[in-house]
Amino acid sequence: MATKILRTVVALLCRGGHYCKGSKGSRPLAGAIESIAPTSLSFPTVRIDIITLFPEICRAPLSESIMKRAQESGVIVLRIHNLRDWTTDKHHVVDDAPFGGGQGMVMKPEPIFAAIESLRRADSITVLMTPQGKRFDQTLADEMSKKKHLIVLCGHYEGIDHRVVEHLADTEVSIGDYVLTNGAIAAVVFVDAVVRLIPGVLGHDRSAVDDSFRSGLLEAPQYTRPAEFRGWKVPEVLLSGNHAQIAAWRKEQALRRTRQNRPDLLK
Ligand code: 6GU
Repeated sequence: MATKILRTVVALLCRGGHYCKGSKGSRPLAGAIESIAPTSLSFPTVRIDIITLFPEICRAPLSESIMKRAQESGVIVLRIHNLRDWTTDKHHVVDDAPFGGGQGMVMKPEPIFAAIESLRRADSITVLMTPQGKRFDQTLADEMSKKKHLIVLCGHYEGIDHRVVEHLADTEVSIGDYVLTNGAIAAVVFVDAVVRLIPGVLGHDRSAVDDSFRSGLLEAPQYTRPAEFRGWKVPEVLLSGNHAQIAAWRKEQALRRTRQNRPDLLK
C-alpha cells in the first residue's frame, strides 16, 4: 500500500518528466523527484537521463506501452534533455570545425561537461552512444539494467571532442555495425533494451527469461488462431496438449532457426 502511494506520488511528479523544453527550469523538479522517490521498495527507482540535440527523436518511442508504464509506476524516472540548454553563448553553439581539418563538425566539450556534471551523482554511469563504441548486446543490456543511474549521451555530427571520451564517459556503446544519421536513434534502442530488463518493468507473466539470446538460441516459431489459415496448418504438436512434446519441438525449431539465420550463435 505504502509502495503504491509512493509510486503514485512519483508518477505524478514525473508526468512531463520526459521533456526537453526549458529543461534548465525543470532541473530543480528533478531534485524534488529524487528526494521523494522510493529507495527501499522492492523495485528501487532507476533514473535515466538522455542528453541529445534532438529530444523529439527519443520522446515518442520512449513514451508508449511498456516504457510508459515503467514511468507511470515509478520503476524508472526517464528524462530527455536538450544539450543546447547547457550552452552559455547567445547562439547556443554546440559544434565547431575539427582541428587538423576534415569534413563535418565536431561536438564541443563545454556544454557536454556542463550537462553531465550537473546531472551525475556518485552512482551514475555515463554512456556515450557512438558508432566507435563497443557493440551492444544482451549481456551489456543486462549489465546496464543493474545500474541505478544511467546518463546516455548521444553523439551527433561527425564526432565528439575526444576529451569527452577520455575524461567524462564511462563507456562508449554502438548498437551495431552500420551507421545511423543520429545517435538519438541508437539511444532509444539502448534505453528500451535496458529498461525492459529492470525488475518490475515486465510483469511476471512477461518475464525476459525466455528471450532470444538468453538461451543462446533464437526463439521457436509461434502461432495463434486460426489453426488453419489459407490452407496453412499450425503444426499438429502445438495443438496436442502434450507439453513435453511441445517443449522438444520448440527446442528443435529454435536450433533450426538459429542454424539458418544466426549460425554465428552456434559457434
Ligand atoms: Cl551509437 N550512433 C550512430 N550514429 N550510428 C550508430 C550507432 C550509434 N550505433 C550503430 N550505428
